[in-house]
Amino acid sequence: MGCRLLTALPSQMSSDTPASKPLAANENIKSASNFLRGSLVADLQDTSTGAISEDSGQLTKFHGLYMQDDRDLRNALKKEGKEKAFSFMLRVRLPAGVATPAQWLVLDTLAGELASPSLRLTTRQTFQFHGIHKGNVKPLVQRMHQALLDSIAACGDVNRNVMAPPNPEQSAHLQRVYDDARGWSEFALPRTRAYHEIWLDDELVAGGEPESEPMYGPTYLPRKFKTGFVLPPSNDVDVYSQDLGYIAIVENGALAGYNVTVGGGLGMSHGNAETFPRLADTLGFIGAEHVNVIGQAVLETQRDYGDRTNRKHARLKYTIEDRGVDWFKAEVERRAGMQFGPAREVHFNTIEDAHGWHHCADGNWFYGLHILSGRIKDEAGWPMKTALREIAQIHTGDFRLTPSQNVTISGITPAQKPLIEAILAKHGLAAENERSRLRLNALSCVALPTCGLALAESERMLPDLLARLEPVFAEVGLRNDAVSLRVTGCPNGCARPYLAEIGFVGRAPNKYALYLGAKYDGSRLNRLVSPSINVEDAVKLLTPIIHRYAAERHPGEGFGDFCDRAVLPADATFHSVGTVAGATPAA
Ligand code: SRM
Ligand code: SF4
Repeated sequence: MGCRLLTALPSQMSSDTPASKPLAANENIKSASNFLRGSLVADLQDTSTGAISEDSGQLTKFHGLYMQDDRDLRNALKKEGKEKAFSFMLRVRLPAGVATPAQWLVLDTLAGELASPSLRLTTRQTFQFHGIHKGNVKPLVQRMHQALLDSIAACGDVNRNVMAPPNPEQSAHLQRVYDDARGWSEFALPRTRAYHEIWLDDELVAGGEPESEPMYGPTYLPRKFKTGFVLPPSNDVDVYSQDLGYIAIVENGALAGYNVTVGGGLGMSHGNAETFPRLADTLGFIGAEHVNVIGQAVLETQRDYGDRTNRKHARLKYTIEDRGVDWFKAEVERRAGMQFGPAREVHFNTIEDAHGWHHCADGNWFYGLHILSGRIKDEAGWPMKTALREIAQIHTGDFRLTPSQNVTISGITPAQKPLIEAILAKHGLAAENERSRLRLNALSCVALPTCGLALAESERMLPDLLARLEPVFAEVGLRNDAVSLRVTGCPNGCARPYLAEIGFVGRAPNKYALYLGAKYDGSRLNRLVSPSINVEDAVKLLTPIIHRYAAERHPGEGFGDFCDRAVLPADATFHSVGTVAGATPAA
């Protein structure tokens, strides 16, 4: 423990990794960091720059923080010979996406006082702040801490925010799934006190004595690790995209346990066939009491066998792809000291959030509010942030962030329902849920101007794309049909675009790879239709396909299924520039 690793250990290599291959730079940063401390304190105290060192920038991720710069300002600042406009993004740790009204109010205040005014809901059910200047990070973390919130392990090579269905009060099964998700999230937290020392001024561990990370070890995981819990028939968390998934199985009116899935992941790089999105494999069935022991065995197998020499090949999906799912299953069973039962049958039929008013088994209500791209801000005629603040001021239940970047106002008593209805009506927000199903289902990642990896616009382009596509669907009577549309600014896949019936993946300014044909329930990936197309041409390409879908679809057939069956040839996964069998771009 605590050793400095310079080359890959046998247990840290994939089957085809040469023994001499050096470890990825991040491995040395982690092992030299004394459990995620590094030189963060000194870097934060350096007021000569708004930035921190590159090594510290890797370590802050484990504390939920990314250093970024405003890319809209880059060129102008460069011309003026000035430093980039550095700031930090902070991602809150919020397992299963639950926040109290008091916490909502604190986050609402901090966005504006110590960060950019808008709050951003993410595709993994949490809040992000953007635009936090270096000197404001510590006060912001401390104010969050007073509201019992933190950002530990929200990013970094660890088990990150655990996803779960957002409305547990809907049924006792959902409550149990939610409890299991929270339990696993707590169990898999790193044990280092670095966060408390650096941001909350807790006493330093005497003499920097080595701590122990019983589950992770001193170099944590080879790469990020994501877990999602789901209760069929809804696949709202996109369970097959998770490194580790638990699919709840209800039998005879009780939660019998979970089918366990492993090796999902979506990130890839354009033009690099060795990187690819992958759907998870199902290992088998376990009783609910075994969630943590199996989770630990999966995580530790990946810790020991994941590829630490190449971060583009380090996710669990590649470990499984290289060694085979049978090997992986046997290793997990050996470590857990138990065997999987045969997987139970599961049926998913949707990924959609529950919008609008819903009555719950406990007599209370919840209200699902659509928020385009999860962006909570006040705009002329659209005071989303103010409305949600007013609701938080009177609400006695809680808020649940959804996997589709929306919010559910949960646990509303019958007495409070009219008060919340009045606030929504006063600000015109009730109408938001009346928008087209295409819009209600649409996701986009953040991309420009904050994301350092963005190749194209995403969140800022989605309104224009919707404005072009909505009339096409409406014209053929499909305004209220559920179709999933997801956009990202690069192939990393943060809005899970490869599981969308229509996926736009940024390649360059106004150039997107266009994907079609995923199954609406998140159980089949889509296929590449055009590797590089601009929005205008993509809409021209899609228009006749949408017309054909309206005219030719089988009863109940989803748009993705139709594309998969009738538009995309079965033997092809790739078509060059903007043409696809059966679809001629509209004039
Ligand atoms: Fe992501 C990196 C935003 C969900 C795959 N993601 C990033 C960074 C931190 C960019 C960076 O590394 O510098 C983005 C920050 C942008 C910004 O300015 O805020 C970013 N990812 C997001 C969020 C905020 C998108 C959103 O609009 O909601 C989501 C935050 C989730 C959360 O709360 O934890 C987000 N990212 C995802 C998902 C979807 C999911 O997990 O369900 C994926 C695909 C699933 C997966 O992991 O395979 C995803 N993000 C990535 C990757 C590619 C990982 C890979 O295996 O290749 C990167 C790049 C990386 O890790 O090197 C990345
Ligand atoms: Fe940034 Fe790419 Fe993720 Fe979008 S998909 S937030 S552009 S890393």
